[in-house]
Amino acid sequence: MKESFEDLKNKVISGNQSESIAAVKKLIEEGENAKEIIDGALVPAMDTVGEKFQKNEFFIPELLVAGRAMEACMKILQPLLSAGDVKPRGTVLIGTVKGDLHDIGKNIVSAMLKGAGFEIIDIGTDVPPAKFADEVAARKPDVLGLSALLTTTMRAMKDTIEELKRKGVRDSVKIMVGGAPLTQQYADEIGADAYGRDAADAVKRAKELVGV
Ligand code: B1M
Repeated sequence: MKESFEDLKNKVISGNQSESIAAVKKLIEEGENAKEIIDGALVPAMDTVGEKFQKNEFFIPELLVAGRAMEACMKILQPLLSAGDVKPRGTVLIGTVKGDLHDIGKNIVSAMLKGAGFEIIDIGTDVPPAKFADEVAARKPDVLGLSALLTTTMRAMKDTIEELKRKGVRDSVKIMVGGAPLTQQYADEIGADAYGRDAADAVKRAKELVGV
């Protein structure tokens, strides 16, 4: 890993917001690409934080401050991710499922989709199945994006799809699911139309879903 990326990664791991922001701004000034900064420093930082949490070297406060440092960096990088081509490609309604508060990945996916020309309606985190179904009925998006980061909340994706069926709107929308614990097999099992492995893959899948 480049020394400057390693430096940013360590600042995010230690949860130092102001130093993380300064390091991101410096990388941008030096001509680094937003996507490379995310994939090369910020995501590896979150992976290390997750590993430390699993090994009981980090606890919730460390998880929180590192997450906030990552979010602060993302505020600077998101507009750069979104500055892509602007051909309108369709609307994506996106949210993190019930019981789950993780939104960093969802926000990256949203920014990349926006950059690829999709209109994004982000309905936030901890979204109950009924809310997803009501929003689909009211806003008629082309794609519904469901994100989950916990093995315990993955099942809310299935509940959401069932609720869409119950309300008679399942066939009006294509459904894409994603998040670290997900697999193509799980997506198939619950009847989703696509599985996005990461943000770049999510863009590819969304384009396929709307036929562009
Ligand atoms: Co939490 N957390 N967390 N956490 N957290 C994980 C996910 C965990 C793996 C850490 C660990 O133990 N190693 C673990 C889950 C274990 C499991 O279920 N298997 C965990 C846990 C246990 C918890 C709590 C339960 C801890 C507790 O309270 N005891 C708790 C749950 C709270 C809740 O949601 N109800 C909790 C809380 C938190 C914070 C709030 C402190 C914070 C979140 C802040 C925020 O999101 N605003 C947090 C963080 C930061 C993490 C880690 C460290 C980082 C997550 C992250 O942002 N990754 C995480 C460890 C890890 O992921 N390595 C962990 C970076 C992000 C870019 O990746 O989100 O995977 P990701 O998104 C990717 C892809 O998955 C994909 O594209 C994205 C970009 O490439 N993708 C999609 C995501 N959504 C998609 C949707 C798509 C397509 C692709 O289509 C629609």
